[in-house]
Amino acid sequence: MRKAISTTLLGMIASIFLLFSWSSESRAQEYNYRDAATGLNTIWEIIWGPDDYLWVTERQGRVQRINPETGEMQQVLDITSDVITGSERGLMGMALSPTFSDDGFVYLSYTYQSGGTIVKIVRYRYNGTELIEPTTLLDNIQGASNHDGCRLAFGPDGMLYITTGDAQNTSLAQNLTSLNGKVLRINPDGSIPDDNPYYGNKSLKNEIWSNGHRNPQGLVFHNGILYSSEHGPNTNDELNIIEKERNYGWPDVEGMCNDPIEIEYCESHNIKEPLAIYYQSSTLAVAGIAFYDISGDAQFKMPEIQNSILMTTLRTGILMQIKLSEDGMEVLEEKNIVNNTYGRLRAVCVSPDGRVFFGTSNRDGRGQPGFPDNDKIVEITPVKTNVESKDKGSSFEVFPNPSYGHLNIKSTSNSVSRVSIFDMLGNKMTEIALDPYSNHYLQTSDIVSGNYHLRIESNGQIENKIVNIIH
Ligand SMILES: [Ca+2]
Ligand SMILES: [Ca+2]
Repeated sequence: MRKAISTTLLGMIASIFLLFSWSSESRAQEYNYRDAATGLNTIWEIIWGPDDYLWVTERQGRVQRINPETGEMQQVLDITSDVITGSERGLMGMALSPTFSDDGFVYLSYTYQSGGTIVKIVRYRYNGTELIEPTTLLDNIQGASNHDGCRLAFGPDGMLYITTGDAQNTSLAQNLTSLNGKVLRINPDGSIPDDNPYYGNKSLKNEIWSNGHRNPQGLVFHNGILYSSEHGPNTNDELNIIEKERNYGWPDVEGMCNDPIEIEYCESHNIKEPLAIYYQSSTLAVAGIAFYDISGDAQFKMPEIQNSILMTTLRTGILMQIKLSEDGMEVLEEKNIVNNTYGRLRAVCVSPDGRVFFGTSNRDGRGQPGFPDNDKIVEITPVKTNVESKDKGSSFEVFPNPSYGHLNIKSTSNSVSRVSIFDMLGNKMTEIALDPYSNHYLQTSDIVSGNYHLRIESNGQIENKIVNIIH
């Protein structure tokens, strides 16, 4: 009871924070925003691959492998003829194998037609050109027009975790003979791990890890903790910490255990309350989440969002920073990084060098007027104003930054470096060869004011910096 009240208070405080942040600027000014890829259709998932490419699902049934620097797209799968799409159905979540560099396995979830809408989990193999050898790992998850889940994530235990929606049949979430309204856990080959909570019980679904979910559409691991965002009905969007064999309440409990009937139910049903709840006048439709934890001195590290969950929302198009305590178990602060600037947002990922990429979903049939009918991936990087770039371990220096007419690009490397300058749309402006320990003096007075990417290749290593040119 005491815990229920205290977490309820925390939720209320979180909501007050949120309401406060809604009145702030629609977009924080301290970041650069660049279109990393355009011309997409309903981006459902974005992953930063170990190959340093963005892997993206489009809901109608396509997987794209995208060069994050140039936006160049390689379509590696087209299953539009197999996928049934529309409303919330379609090609949804994706996960890359933890040993992707060796096995090339890519896991997908999608809806197809077989007497009704069905969700299945399929493993493919990337052969360097396309995804081949589809192998169905889990099938016959009930689907519907809405509430189909379905996000995928690998855990540090090497298992594949899968969120499923209640398929608009609320009673399925509490029904342990159904795969719906659950977080599921399977081995990478589709078999069932013997430490799953209902393993060996012939009358229950052995894939179940947790139950009582409505429509979870975000899933991310960090430090062994599994976080999931979940759509609420009219209020009470949730951010949950997923634990083995716990019940997340739906449809008997919405959000916190905070009315007398809920409190009684929670005490007798092993209910785990949300870490936080969200609503404005209605739900936000919380979607994809990523964890921002960048180690060391990464080029694009944004220290103010360190140790935060980044959460997208479909309604109001928010990219929210949810700052967590050191142990990851409490919300300290919430802030909107993006608010209704790009339309509906469903997917987000973080690159190891500290950049954030998010994707729009304006072509999903629910797009609002005023936003272009052209889904895209947007990159967020920090603006390093008034700071000379002298990163430790870097093979070059750039100064002054901002530049007011000229720029020195100085090599601190013992080999020839190649420096390419791109505008924020990814167009290459110029390329410079830099001798070891030399300085290149670049006139910038004829370059349009703005931010530019510098990409330096030296000793087989690639470094990126952003320079700000002002006239
Ligand atoms: Ca819940
Ligand atoms: Ca409640």
